[in-house]
Amino acid sequence: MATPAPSKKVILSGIQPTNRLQLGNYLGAIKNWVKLQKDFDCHYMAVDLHAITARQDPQELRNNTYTAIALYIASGVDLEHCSLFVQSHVPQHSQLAWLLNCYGYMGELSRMTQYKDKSSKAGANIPVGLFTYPLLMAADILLYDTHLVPVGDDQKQHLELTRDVAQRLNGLYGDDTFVVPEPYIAPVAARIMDLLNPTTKMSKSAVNENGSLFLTDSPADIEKKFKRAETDSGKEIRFDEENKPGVSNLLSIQSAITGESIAAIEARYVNKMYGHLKVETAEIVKQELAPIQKRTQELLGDKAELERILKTGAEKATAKAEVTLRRLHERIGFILR
Ligand code: AQP
Repeated sequence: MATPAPSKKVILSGIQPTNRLQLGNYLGAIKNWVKLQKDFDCHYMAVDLHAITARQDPQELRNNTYTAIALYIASGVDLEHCSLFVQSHVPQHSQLAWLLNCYGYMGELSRMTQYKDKSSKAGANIPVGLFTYPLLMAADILLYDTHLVPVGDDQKQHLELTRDVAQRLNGLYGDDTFVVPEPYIAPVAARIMDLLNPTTKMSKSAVNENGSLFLTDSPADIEKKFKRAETDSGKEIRFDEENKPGVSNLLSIQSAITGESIAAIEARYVNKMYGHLKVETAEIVKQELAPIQKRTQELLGDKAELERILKTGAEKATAKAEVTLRRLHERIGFILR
């Protein structure tokens, strides 16, 4: 039997520890995680198994994973209210992914636009993991009887696939085999764009690092990156994503941090110049990140404590994941150990 309905709905989310986390990861994901943790039963991860679908330097992957976890905690992810863990510490993710590999179809995986996009850039040898990645994501979600998954546009198709696979297994083995998850659309969803190329989204692995504002950037780097941010040849400071993507991005960043409406921010910049907007946005970002950076460094300075936190998180997640996995093993017809 599926576990009884919890009093709070379950949410699951994760970020790949590929490279350093950037402002979009914080404003589009982590800051919302913190808001959700009191009202939902939240599971937050550093998804290292997903990260290796592209080659990673081992030492960098390890450092990035520690730093990601420290940044989550420093940003306000509260261990009392949610479960926080590294994906590879809970082996049930890989185990369920294999089972789902036997129920997902080549045709539906071939239609995934992210696969088409990433495989076209992977050269002659495309890792199989890039193709089956959506089934690992499905495993992440289904293991915890997740009701809601915060998703950006690029992950909507993968969530749809998760729903299809869950419904397929429920059809075969009983309706209570898996909870069929729904997308969670945040009331205010920040989409932060690259500072140098504001028509593409800010990303950890941008070709030019000056377009991405990393959460661990120094105050001087933050100032420098905003000073160089691409704007347009006009003068007016107003939100217009089509004609003024750079200016609109800076307004969005301010709004996502302060909670002030875009209209109110625009009103403050009447008759001011782009230089003012850049300097003040840098200042707001510096102030937001300063305490987070300080706490992150403290946490990274005490690896033993960080590892204790990760052990507790993995144990909590494993206990839940194992129940779901055994339920499926039993229904498939495996002899339970
Ligand atoms: N620019 C962004 N604006 C708003 N939200 C963003 N997210 C990422 N970039 C932005 C949100 O961060 C979460 C986790 O992202 P991910 O690391 O799993 O994958 P991603 O979206 O592919 O992030 P990157 O930085 O672009 O990674 P790389 O360069 O490694 O591919 C998601 O909730 C995402 O919406």
